[in-house]
Amino acid sequence: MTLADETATLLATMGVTLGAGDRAATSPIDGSVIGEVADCVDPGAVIADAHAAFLRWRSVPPPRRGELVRRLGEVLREHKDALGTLVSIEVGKVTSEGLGEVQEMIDICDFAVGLSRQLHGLTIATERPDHRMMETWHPLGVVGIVTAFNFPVAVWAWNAALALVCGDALVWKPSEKAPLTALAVQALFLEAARRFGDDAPNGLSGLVIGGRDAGETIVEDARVALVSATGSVPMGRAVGQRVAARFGRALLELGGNNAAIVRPSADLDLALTGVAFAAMGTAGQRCTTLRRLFVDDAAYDAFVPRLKSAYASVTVGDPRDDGVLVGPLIDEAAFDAMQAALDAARAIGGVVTGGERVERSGVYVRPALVEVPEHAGPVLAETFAPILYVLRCSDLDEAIALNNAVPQGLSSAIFTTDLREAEAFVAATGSDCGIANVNIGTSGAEIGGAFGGEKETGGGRESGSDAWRTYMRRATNTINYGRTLPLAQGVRFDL
Ligand code: UN1
Repeated sequence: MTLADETATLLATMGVTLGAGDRAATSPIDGSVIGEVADCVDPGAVIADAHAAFLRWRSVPPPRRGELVRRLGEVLREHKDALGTLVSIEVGKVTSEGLGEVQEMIDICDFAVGLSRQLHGLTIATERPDHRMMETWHPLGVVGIVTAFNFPVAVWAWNAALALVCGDALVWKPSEKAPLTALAVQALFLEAARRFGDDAPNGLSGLVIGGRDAGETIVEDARVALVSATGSVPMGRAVGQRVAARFGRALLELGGNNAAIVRPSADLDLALTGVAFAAMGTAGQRCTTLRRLFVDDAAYDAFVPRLKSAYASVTVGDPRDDGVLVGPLIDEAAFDAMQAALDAARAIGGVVTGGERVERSGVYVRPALVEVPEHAGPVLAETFAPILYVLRCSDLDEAIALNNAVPQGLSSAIFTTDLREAEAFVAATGSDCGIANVNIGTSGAEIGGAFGGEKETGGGRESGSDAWRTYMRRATNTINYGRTLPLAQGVRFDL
């Protein structure tokens, strides 16, 4: 069976039949065309429908809204294998990661169902007699969701599951490199809405397939109260500024240049697996991918040669095959960017292990480990490919300073069994990232925590903890149940 046939079969199980369209979807597995999709002709109309849906949805009680998300989780469970396989075909993830991505969707649905009964505000002490002050959280509006190719469906779900229980409507602009998984998810959402029944208004979750113009329409439209965008720093800078210009709200999940520190006391077996998965997993194409490694002198000779052996032996190939841990890069441009970064690393004296093209159709490359003499040049940039820069660094304070010495601030990790070092790393004076881990790698976060990063990563938080608050508007209510009107701050206004 060709990949196109397999894709059509998988899509059919999820209720999608492809027709002819102006956009060719390809698979990085072999570069072949796996289907055609039509661009959305009128993104503004999708926004209008979502806005009309919001006006009704906001009045549906939150636990009932949670029931829709429960249905979505149910439908996703039923189609986990098909959707996970489609993720592997469309963006090249190895099987367990394709399935893991769908599991992440299911997990956030479960979280959001519980959340639908916990959208609580505060009661606040007031200085006035016979008054009560409280905080209420109300639905916000239409949430625009702009996603990247590397997590083509999970990032939609992080946003969608929360936004739906918060009473918002959705408009999704998926990556141009991953339209088919988006069509599948849209069909699964519609099935969930059908099972849920009549109080899911039409247009509650809109899909806008298209290019940059479609994204700009969402960013510019004042009916889109929140734009949640995942992608590059330049994209986020443009989106953030344009949304701010109309006083909209932006939730930005941008680049990472994530580091890990290996200390002398580290459990090196554990560190090896942690570093290898974080650096090579998903072919280095996660925003949480480990890109910089600071190894103490006392651990260097025991650790780095073992890591190099892991790089030399890891299986690169068709992501659906058993034993393959590293699938393809998304396209030729990713390969070119990787080679340019490796050349720049060599120019500063870096010694490169790996990085060669693997000859087969599609863009396959061996992950590269680069020992660099200094923290400079390409080390400071995020290259969306499997490159790990390794430096010797024996002073913990210096290693933490280097961890923080990049413009991005997404994820970070320390491998140590020394309690003081672990605490120093997660303290206020430690890692400046949104995610700081001890004895696990930088990637693979669970949905229960808030996900996101500081500095050029954009500052947004999605997923767990109290990230839901970004999807709602807060009202402070002061209620006077007395018979007089005492003013705050002792102000007198006697008529
Ligand atoms: C991303 O790469 O855009 O922590 C998100 C992780 C995943 C999410 C990555 N749960 O690696």
